[in-house]
Amino acid sequence: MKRDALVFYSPVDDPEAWREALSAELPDLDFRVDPDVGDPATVDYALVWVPPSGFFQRFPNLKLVTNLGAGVDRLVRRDDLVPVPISRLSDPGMVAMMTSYVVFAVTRYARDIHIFERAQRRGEWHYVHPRPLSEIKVGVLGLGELGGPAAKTLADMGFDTYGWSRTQKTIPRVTCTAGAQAFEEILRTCEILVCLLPLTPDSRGMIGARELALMPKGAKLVNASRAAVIDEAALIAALRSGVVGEATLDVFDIEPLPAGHPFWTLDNVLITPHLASITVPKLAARDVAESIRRVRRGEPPLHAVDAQRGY
Ligand code: NDP
Ligand code: OXD
Repeated sequence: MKRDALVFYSPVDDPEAWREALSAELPDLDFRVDPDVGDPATVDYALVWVPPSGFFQRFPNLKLVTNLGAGVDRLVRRDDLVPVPISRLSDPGMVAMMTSYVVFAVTRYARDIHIFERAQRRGEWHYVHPRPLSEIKVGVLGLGELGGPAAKTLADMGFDTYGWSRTQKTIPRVTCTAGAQAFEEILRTCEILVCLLPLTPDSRGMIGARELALMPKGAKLVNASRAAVIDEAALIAALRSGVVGEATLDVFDIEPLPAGHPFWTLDNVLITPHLASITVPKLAARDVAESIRRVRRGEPPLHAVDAQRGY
């Protein structure tokens, strides 16, 4: 009897780590690494990160595509996608990692650490009286699998926390709002704003010069989702003029961020190289395997993506 087969493709993930992690969950799965796929007609599932153009059309009997990451912006707009369920990664390790990044970036500003870093470089003892966290308004744009837990953790820490999403959410101690009208309000309200919105046709360029100017003067911005949600040129101008005081950026229009890019020269920008959250195969394999089991039973996978909506 034919075993179910999965094709793996990723220029950045370790196939052997995934083979080991998935075999532990699904010992009967035939794990094939592209280009060693055998007969493409016998491949049932694809576990992929930005495969080359035309990839999916090679496999006429695919039943599930799983994106080897949370963001599907580079998957859903492809013209070679086949009409099968799409799933993205999500696991408690990924959520914990993103939450730790957001907590770090927000706390660094809330506790004036960025000011002390500069003072230390000058060799100065520079006292700034700490403010209670309850007086610091922090906003999280996007309350999904990563944004929701990050907002909840900030609220649990005592920040005055606001969250915004497309549809209304309820998160304990977080003032949640939704929809286009509430967008300007959260921009005006929060002195620290965290972007965890997926990149979709709707969210591309959602924060431009006008939106940045709505924020309290000198506000701090943290972007850990996708760069193109924020107009990069407008952000650079706002950081230079002081409209935006500080930014922590994990994602960029071009990655790796090229030498000579203006962000490298801005003292009020903290750059991290797209690692706010990563996937550990051992932790993520459980849900990937469960999605395969569900698809075998004719059910939708876990962490299903709506390709039309874009996330
Ligand atoms: P989800 O898809 O789970 O959630 C997305 C959230 O954004 C939802 O709350 C959704 O609202 C909201 N949203 C989407 N579009 C809009 C819109 N137009 N207006 C208002 N709200 C909107 O995403 P995750 O939380 O899992 O991840 C967010 C992003 O983080 C990923 O798409 C990826 O790009 C990025 N990422 C970055 C990593 C890094 O290392 N830097 C690592 C992993 C992910 P609703 O629920 O109402 O539909
Ligand atoms: C992701 C990412 O989308 O790493 O998972 O950015």
